[in-house]
Amino acid sequence: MSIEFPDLPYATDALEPHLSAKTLEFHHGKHHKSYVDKLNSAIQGTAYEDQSLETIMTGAHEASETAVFNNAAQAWNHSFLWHSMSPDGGGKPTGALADAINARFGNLEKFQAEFKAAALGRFGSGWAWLVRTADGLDIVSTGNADTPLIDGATPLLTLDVWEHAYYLDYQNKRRAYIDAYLSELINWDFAAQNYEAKRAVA
Ligand code: MN3
Repeated sequence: MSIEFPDLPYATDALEPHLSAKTLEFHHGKHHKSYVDKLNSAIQGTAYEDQSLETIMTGAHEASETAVFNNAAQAWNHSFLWHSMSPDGGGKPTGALADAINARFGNLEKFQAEFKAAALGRFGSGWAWLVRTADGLDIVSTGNADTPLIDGATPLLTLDVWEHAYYLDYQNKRRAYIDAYLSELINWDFAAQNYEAKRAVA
């Protein structure tokens, strides 16, 4: 058994004009696929071969098997990323999640400012996340392949801030890419599902 390379949950041009078909063709079809392919090569014939992606990720992290962990985490992070965006994205959270956002950050605008600061402040490659912890909501950023799942947090949403995620459309303007995500692409319905479930699905 091998880890499956998942289809995008929408067409490659569905996020235009905010993210181009070319960006998604490369980011999903080349980068994400490469992480899955490398992971499947690495786990072939090992104890990880028949395990779930989350189990591989956790096990490789505990065993300090960096190459397996990096490819497993990047496979997981990218599956989660595609669902964190939607052609019908943007807008506002609703229901219990909206209440939690207001309780933790004050209002949606303050959430957006704090998320943007985390995504802009990540030096080099990495990710920005909205997570649920035992203490409530939080915004975190992680470097390279790292994921808040390892720390026991439940991811609700993520944004990839590796240059490969935005360079074709935004070049060095990471700020404009983050703005497009927050105003046009962010999938609050997905975040609400994860918030209600208390458990990330990818
Ligand atoms: Mn990426």
